[in-house]
Amino acid sequence: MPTLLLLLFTWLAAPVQDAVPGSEQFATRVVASGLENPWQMRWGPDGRLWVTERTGKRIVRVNPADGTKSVALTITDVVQRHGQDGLLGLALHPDLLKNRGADFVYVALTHDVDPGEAEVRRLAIRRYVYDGRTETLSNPTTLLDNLPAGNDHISGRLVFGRDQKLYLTIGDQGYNQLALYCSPIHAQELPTSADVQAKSFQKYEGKILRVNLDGSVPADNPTLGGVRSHIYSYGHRNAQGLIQAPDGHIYASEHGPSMDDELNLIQPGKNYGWPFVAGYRDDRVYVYANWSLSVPEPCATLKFNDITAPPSVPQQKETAWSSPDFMPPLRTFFTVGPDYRFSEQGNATIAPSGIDVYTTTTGAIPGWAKSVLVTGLIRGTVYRVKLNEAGDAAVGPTLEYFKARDRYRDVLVSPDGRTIYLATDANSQEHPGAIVAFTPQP
Ligand SMILES: [Ca+2]
Ligand SMILES: [Ca+2]
Ligand SMILES: [Ca+2]
Repeated sequence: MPTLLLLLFTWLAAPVQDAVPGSEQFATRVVASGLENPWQMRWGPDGRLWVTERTGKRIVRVNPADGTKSVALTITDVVQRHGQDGLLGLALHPDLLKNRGADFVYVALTHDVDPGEAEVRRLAIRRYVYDGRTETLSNPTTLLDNLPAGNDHISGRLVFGRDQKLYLTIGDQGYNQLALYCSPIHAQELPTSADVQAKSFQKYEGKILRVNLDGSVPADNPTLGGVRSHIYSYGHRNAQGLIQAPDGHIYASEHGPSMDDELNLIQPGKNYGWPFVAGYRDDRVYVYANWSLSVPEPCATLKFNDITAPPSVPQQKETAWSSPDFMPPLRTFFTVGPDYRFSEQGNATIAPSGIDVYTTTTGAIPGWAKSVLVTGLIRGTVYRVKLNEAGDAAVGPTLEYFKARDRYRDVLVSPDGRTIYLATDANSQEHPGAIVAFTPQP
């Protein structure tokens, strides 16, 4: 084989190790600031940006032209105590403000289900009704409650599907690491039919759900281990980004451990590998160390380390596990080899959060259709991954845009494709708690 062809083949086969700066130039405009951790943005039929504030517990409508803010609702019973809980996902019914009796707005939130002194935090999907005359939301209906909500990795991204179903991401709760290192991960465990009958949703950790608009289990959800439940896909770690493209494909971003953040194509009944596999099933760096099973030293006597585990902790290579339903990611950010020095180079991660798809073909930004835009929290960057025509593979290098000392939490492409809106965390350095707009320069 000629050297050039060999090089090309090697490049095509190898996971992308790093990203390259995009060449397009953009003008920056701060649309709104003073938001308390804006978390999810949606483009409303009223031409407003509809935004949840994770810690502010509000649903705010922002005029993208002048930044005017209008509070549609404050959800006072949201319980927010940690870094990833509070008022999270937001989805708008496609018939909102269409005079069809479906002025519905859906949210995912954490709250206390214990009526007494104790606090039992759970994730819920709630529906509100929008009144276009008063520009307020009211009449809450709980669709699904008692979903897992711990201290970490709650996920909570919500999408209204083209099939009239709600899709919700639920994380692995941050188990098997940091302060929760002695709690085992349940992302591979599936509910029994008794669990489903009893509405016991503990096994929904590390899953993506597909839910009827009344909260029930769709009759055409996949059967997993012989049981049909709300679960659409499993083996997820912390999918903070979820979007459906106009062609129906569903994409999710997912936080990896110290490497291998992922962009995934979500399909029914598929297993995304966690915690047996991070990124590709390639045995390159990641091994599954289950701290909770440490013997003879009990886990609680050990000091957690996210790179190496002591010999008492059972460890398993990625290829020691297999599943016919395993789905590798479309792209990782980033996959590194055994020569990567974490102590010197830091984690090979971007901490991906909200995502959007760029499908506008009017030429607003030439070459961008069709791409997935992935926000990064820790590198102040949005990553663009070009997709093939079928939308089932990533092509070309990962491209970087909008670098700033900000934590990008969500991204929204305007319907005309001419503006990219980014929402930032409150602890961003350049634009804290803001919505920033980027428009291409000729
Ligand atoms: Ca209580
Ligand atoms: Ca995975
Ligand atoms: Ca791997």
